[in-house]
Amino acid sequence: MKLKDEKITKAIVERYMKKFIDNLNQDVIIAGAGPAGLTTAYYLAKKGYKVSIFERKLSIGGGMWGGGMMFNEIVVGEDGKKILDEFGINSEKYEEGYYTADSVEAISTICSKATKAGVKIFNCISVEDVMIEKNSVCGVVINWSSVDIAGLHVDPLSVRSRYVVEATGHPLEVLQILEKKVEDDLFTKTGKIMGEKSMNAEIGEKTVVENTKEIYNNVYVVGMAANAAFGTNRMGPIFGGMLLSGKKLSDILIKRLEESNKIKEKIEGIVNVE
Ligand code: 48H
Repeated sequence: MKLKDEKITKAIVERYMKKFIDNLNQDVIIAGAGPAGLTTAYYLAKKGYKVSIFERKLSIGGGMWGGGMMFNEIVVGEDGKKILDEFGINSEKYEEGYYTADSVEAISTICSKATKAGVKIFNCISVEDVMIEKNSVCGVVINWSSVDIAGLHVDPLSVRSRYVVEATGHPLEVLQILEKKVEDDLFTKTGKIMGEKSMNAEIGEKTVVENTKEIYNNVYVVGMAANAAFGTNRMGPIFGGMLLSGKKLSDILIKRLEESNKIKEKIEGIVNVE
């Protein structure tokens, strides 16, 4: 059989468009495919929810590839190790309470498991705004990252979801926009983004899990973004907190999605009887 170049083009464009159109109305949309966003997405997709991630860069994985200062090993604590085990990522005990893993194996495995569980990752696309209806966020506004890099004046597109996750890490890109656009307060002590504090692994690892929660109606923060939003410490290249934050958020969202599905079914039942 002779390969036709234009057939290859048609296959790519048709399949991409189908994937894009099939994912215009999601249970959860995540901005940022770092370890926290990917972990959240994996557990949600495993439960059957429709999840997509928009990632600005060509490569997914955020800051995990480089370990600490490009020494491509990560450290996790006891609880983080349990999540590495769930993903089937090899780790080695260093000392009591400290485990190391190869960062390339870790992030590539998380990505592989997430996509195989059904997460749709759209790379090279940045979230540049949010959609808001009745004081609740109901989707995101996206554009090709290359449009921004080239400084082109090209209007974006929008994608709807029941919940939006801010997983853009240190810069809090989605929240920065949200803070400017909403008339009411964010769910922080000050009502505003509180900003990340200095390095402290002990505090940062604990608070990143505590800070994983709803920060505005239908918007949740996860991973490094959670500490930057709620004003607690960065933690350096210890990545257990990112995984545990992702797992915690998936539990919160699964519960919320289940509850709202039950309410929807009840309402539909009443309407059908009438
Ligand atoms: C789409 C976007 C946008 C946008 C950014 O930085 P990340 O790895 O975030 P986490 O929270 O999963 O992990 C944090 C960790 O990598 C880290 O930095 C730690 C532990 N630091 C501690 C310390 O002390 O320094 O991933 C965020 C992802 C990246 O891939 C970005 O490219 C992407 O989000 N992104 N994607 N639209 N507007 N902005």
